[in-house]
Amino acid sequence: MVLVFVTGNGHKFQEASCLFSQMGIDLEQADLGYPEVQADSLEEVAEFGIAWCKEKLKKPCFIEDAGIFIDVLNGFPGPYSKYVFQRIGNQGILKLLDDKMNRQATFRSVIALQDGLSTHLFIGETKGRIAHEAMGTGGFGYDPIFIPEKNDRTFAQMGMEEKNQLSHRGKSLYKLVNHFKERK
Ligand code: ITT
Repeated sequence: MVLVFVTGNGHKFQEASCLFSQMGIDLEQADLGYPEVQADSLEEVAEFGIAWCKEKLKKPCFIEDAGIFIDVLNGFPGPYSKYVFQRIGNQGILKLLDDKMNRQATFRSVIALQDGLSTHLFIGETKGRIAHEAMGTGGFGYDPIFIPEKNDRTFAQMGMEEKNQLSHRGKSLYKLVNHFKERK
């Protein structure tokens, strides 16, 4: 079986391929540059994006929208994670939390699948905390500053398989895989 993952982010695609290959499903990347609307929730962004992809691609596909929600900043940057990363990066986030004791944060991933008939959402969440400094060279984006709970290493200090076992995206992808298994 071949499934299309619409994303411009090669890291995401590799993480998904790594998990799917273990399940015997081949993934194809389509970088269609789908429009990411600014909305108050990842769910809204994903639903808008998949409707656009459905029209464009006319075959079963999925997209994924992710964001990091920092407790002491009332969930900021959340759905604005991409914009904030491009503007202030990890150093900017560390600065915002400079004097903060509470460093709890949650990474969320929302997958929207269009299977030709309807749209399904699969959600994954990982709680953790923001490190005091960037650590590690693996992964991408906020990985060097995010430490998943019950751990003392950031995602950037882990290999892809280990990150997949703990991450928001690993969890939403796992639900997507199970959706296909149940339909077999
Ligand atoms: P798409 O083409 O799939 O939309 P994207 O890079 O635009 O890829 P998102 O909008 O989902 O991805 O991501 C929002 C921001 O959060 C962006 O700056 C990412 O680098 C970052 N991010 C997403 N997933 C991450 C992860 O697993 N680890 C670290 N940072 C992540």
